[in-house]
Amino acid sequence: MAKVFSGIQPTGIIHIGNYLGAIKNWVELQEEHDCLFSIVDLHSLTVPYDPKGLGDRIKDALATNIAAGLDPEKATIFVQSMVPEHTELTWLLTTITPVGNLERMTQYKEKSEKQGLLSGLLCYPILMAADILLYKADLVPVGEDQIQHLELTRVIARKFNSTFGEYFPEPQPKLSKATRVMALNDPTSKMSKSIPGSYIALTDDPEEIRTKVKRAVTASDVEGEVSPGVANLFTLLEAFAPKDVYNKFAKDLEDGNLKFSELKPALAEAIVEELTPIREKRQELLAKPKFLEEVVAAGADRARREAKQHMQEIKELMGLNLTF
Ligand code: AQP
Repeated sequence: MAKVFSGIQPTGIIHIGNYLGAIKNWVELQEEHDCLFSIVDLHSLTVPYDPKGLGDRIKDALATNIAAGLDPEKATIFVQSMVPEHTELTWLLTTITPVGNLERMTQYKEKSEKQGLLSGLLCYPILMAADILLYKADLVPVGEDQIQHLELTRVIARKFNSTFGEYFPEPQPKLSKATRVMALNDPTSKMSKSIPGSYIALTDDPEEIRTKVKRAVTASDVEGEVSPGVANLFTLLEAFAPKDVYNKFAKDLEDGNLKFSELKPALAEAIVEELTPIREKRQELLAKPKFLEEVVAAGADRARREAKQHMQEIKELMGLNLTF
C-alpha cells in the first residue's frame, strides 16, 4: 500500500484553494492508502506570527480538515511539533543539502523579499523534506506551488541514498484537478491565506460567498481571449457545480453568450452548497476540544512510533549508532 504524507500550515483561515488543491485529494486518498496528514506548525513559524493565537489556529486547522472529510479512523492526523523526529531529521538533512538549491526556491525568494533573509525561511524545504522522508512516503498530494519543494525533496533523497546507502523512496507529487486556484481579486497570482480579498474561506457564510464571487475580477486585457479571471471561475465551477451546469456555461462561453449575471450566482450557490455542511461541522467540532485533543494525541503516538523506528535506521546509516 502506498504511503502518503501531506501537511497544511496553521497560518490562517483555510480557503478553497487549499481545499481543492490539497484537502479534497487527501479525503479521497485516505480510502485506499496509508496516509499521514499533519498540521505543520513548525513551518508556520517561518513567517511573522502571533504566538498567543497559534494554539487556536492549530485547533481550527484540525477542526476544519476533519469537517472537510479527513477521518481520524482512516488516516493518521497529527501536529508536527508533537513528533520531535521531524526537527531531528531536518538537521541531518541540512548536512547534505546544497545552499544554492535552497536559494533558488521561488517561495524563498518571494517571501524573503517581504520579510528579510531568515535561515528558517531558507531551510523551510529541508523541514518539508524531513516531514516526507521520515515516513518514507511515496506520494505527496500538494498544490502546484509546492512542486518545486518536492523536487528538492527528491534531490535530497537521492543524495542521502548515494552517500549512505539506499534507504528513501523518491516521493512523487499527486496533483488534483484544480491544482492552482487563483486569487479572486487578482487572478494572475495564486489564492493565498496571507492575501486579504484573494480567497473564499471554508468558514465564509453564504452571504460572504455570494459577495466575494460577485466581486471576482473578470476583466480581460485582450479582446476575444478568455481572461485569467474567467478561466479561474470555470476552474471553480468545474470543481463545485454539477456537470450539466458546468457544461451549459462552457457552451455559453464557446458561443460568445456568457452572462456573468447568470454564471456568478450559479457558481456562488454551488460553493455555498458544498461549504455549508463543512462550516457547520467545523463549529460542532470546535465545541469539542477534548475530542480534538484525543485525535492529535493518538495521531502523534502512531506517527511517533514509525518516526522513531526510521530515525534509528537513518542514524545507523549515518554512523550515529552509539554502541561502544
Ligand atoms: N491557490 C491554491 N491552489 C491550489 N492549491 C493550493 N494550496 C495553497 N494554495 C493553493 C495547497 O494547499 C496546501 C496547504 O498549503 P499551506 O497552508 O501549507 O501553504 P501555502 O501553499 O503557503 O498556502 P497559502 O494559502 O498560500 O498560505 P500562506 O498565505 O500562509 O503562504 C498545499 O498543498 C498547497 O499546495
